[in-house]
Amino acid sequence: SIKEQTYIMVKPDGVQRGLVGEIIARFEKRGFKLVAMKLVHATPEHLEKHYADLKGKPFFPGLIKYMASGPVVGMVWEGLDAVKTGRAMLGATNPLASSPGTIRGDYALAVGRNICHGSDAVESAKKEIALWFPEGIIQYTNTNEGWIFE
Ligand code: YYY
Ligand code: MG
Repeated sequence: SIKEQTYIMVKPDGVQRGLVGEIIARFEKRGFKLVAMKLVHATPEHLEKHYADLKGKPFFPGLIKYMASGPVVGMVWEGLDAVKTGRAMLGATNPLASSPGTIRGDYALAVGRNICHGSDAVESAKKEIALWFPEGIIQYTNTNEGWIFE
């Protein structure tokens, strides 16, 4: 669906390294529509909800500490196959396995500092969007649509 939405987040290392604009630019240029965005310094409690599925993993405490170490930029991007395409644009979880041309493959080396997050399924995207944007997303017309989709 061209209305599919995904939650994309620039992690604290991506913000600190000045990669926010680069990551936004890639999604914009690909043809996705920005429907929500905010800079937030999240609490460990909020991040534990975001990563609830990973609770119990050995890297979980370190992951929460890193994610709470500075502000993140949370965004909702909308467009054709947004979840799967967003994941492809991010690259593999471990940047060493990410292809050049992907965000992680171009800008990261360590799995624990992989600069960005993307929802892994439509269902998790819905949960993540509700968690980070309880106020809802922004509805508006993008007049480019006729040039991006048939
Ligand atoms: O969805 P994705 O971010 O690609 O990977 P997840 O398996 O959901 O793990 C979330 C997050 O945890 C990952 O982006 C980095 C970190 N992590 C880690 O530090 N060490 C691992 N062995 C696996 C994941
Ligand atoms: Mg994940």
